[in-house]
Amino acid sequence: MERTFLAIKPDGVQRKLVGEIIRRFETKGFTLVALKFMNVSRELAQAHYDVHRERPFFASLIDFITSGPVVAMVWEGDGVIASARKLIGATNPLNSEPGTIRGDFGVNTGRNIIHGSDAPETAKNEIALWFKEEELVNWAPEIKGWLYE
Ligand code: DAT
Ligand code: MG
Repeated sequence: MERTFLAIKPDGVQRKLVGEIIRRFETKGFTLVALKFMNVSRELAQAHYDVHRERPFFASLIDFITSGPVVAMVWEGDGVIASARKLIGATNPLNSEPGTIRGDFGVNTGRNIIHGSDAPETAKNEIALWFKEEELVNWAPEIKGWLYE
């Protein structure tokens, strides 16, 4: 089954949105595989956002991501990568649909609350970057038969 990497950014943590955000992925029907509350080193932040290294916002993005603790998570389920991106909403919260996390809780691209992997390859790389293999918990929720036919 598919897995994705999600991280509640420092603004989401400071604004006490952790429970609300986790609730959305749980009630949708996805399964939590790993979770840790942590400070992010500049090294990790730069590796995570390496594709944006040449962009003008890179330095402020790294400053922001390392400015306070984040909640790093792995979630599992059929189609979870694309579905999580839908639940998260567009990069600029002003363009995110109401009902999405960014659409409901944000107003600024540089404070858009949560990260989600954008494709299978990035999900695989980001999970490996943020988590050790033994931190990923393999389990099958008892309700699985009520979520999948
Ligand atoms: P997403 O987080 O939706 O995958 P992205 O990968 O294009 O978006 O960019 C990563 C993060 O960088 C994004 O969540 C916020 C920041 N960012 C992107 N574009 C920006 C911009 N034009 N100005 C400021 N920050 C930006
Ligand atoms: Mg991205």
